[in-house]
Amino acid sequence: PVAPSVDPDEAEEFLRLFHAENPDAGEVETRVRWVRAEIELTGGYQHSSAELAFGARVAWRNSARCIGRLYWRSMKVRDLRAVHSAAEIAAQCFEHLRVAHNDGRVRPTITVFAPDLPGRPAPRIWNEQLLRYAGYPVGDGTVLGDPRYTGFTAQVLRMGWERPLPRGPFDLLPLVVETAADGPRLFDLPADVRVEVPLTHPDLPWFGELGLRWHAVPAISNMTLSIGGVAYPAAPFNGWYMGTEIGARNLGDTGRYDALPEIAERMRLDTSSEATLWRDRALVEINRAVLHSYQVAGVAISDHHTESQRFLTHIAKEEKAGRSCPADWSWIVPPMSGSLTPVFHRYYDSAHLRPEFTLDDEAAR
Ligand code: HEM
Ligand code: NRG
Repeated sequence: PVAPSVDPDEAEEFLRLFHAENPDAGEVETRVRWVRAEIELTGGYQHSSAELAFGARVAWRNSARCIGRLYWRSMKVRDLRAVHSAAEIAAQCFEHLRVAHNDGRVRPTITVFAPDLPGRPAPRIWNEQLLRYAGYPVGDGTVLGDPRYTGFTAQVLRMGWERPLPRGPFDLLPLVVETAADGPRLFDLPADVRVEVPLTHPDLPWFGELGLRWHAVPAISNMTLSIGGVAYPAAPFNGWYMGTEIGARNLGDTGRYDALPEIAERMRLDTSSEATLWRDRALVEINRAVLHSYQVAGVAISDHHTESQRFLTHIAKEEKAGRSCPADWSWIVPPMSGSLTPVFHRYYDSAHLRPEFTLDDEAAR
């Protein structure tokens, strides 16, 4: 007999949740007995497509760090559990980006590839997101591109990635897909999924000369979707950006693109003392540029005030449905103007609920 790797109690807990929230789905006891038998025989079990879609949506609903959960019910779920080869997985990740982008009316979408089952390890996507920029160390200790990805960039270069010539600050990285059969393989992104937004400012004409840009859609690809004891390590998902993720963090953090000093200089701000708040003033302008540029490009984005209000609406709806909404204050509060948003002025439930998304290095906790 195969050692059961799926915990039958976790499976049952999920099935009871699914049936409690989907009263038309049939008899829960029958399904629980069936799944327990399947686990005993094979070590794992297969979710129905309705269970999979519900599990993925509830994993989003349970993501305590996510401010964007109001629309959890309407996420599009692409059931691609039958896809196994590395080339086909890469092609379907690219198709995910096309479906998600939807001519700028970004659709929250998840693509679920095969799970980890006894004797059949799941495919893995090495990238943190489907679209990310290379970082190259240059002589003087600085980095060309995104410093967050120097390690990953060095790794794909060693694996034979033919980087663009000349290299630039916004070179999109190749996808790395690993399967048991093929090992890790590299796939360059096709031209039509490389959707990016060049940044300009509504009233600072020189802003475009900085050459800043960002990709249209955030598509996280390194988190494991875990439903009823079954792990789906390859399950990339996306929503749309909240502007501060790009303007405050990706472009503003000193450990990332560190764009504020140059913007302050172009704005002729007095940078001789922190007390002039030149950083804060530059931060507002880069964030205005991000929101403006995505609007001009017709790509969905939201500001942190709107997204905060939506999140409070979400909590109210969850409470009305009799559920608690787990949230992590330190992730929910936006990285600029925190106290201007209503999410700052309260505390949250900290319960840990399943189904869930986990990061590999956290899975051991
Ligand atoms: C985190 C916004 C959709 C799951 C976050 C964060 C923001 C955000 C601002 C914090 C990110 C950071 O500080 O780096 C949004 C918006 C969405 C959206 C505006 C628009 C629809 C989704 C979807 C999923 C999701 C569709 C999954 C199905 C998560 C998870 C995290 C997160 C798991 C934590 C990531 C981590 O631990 O690194 N989201 N999100 N979000 N979101 Fe969302
Ligand atoms: N801060 C990261 C993305 C994290 C998730 N944010 C979302 N998720 N909006 C960045 O790339 O800046 N989403 O699924 O929409």
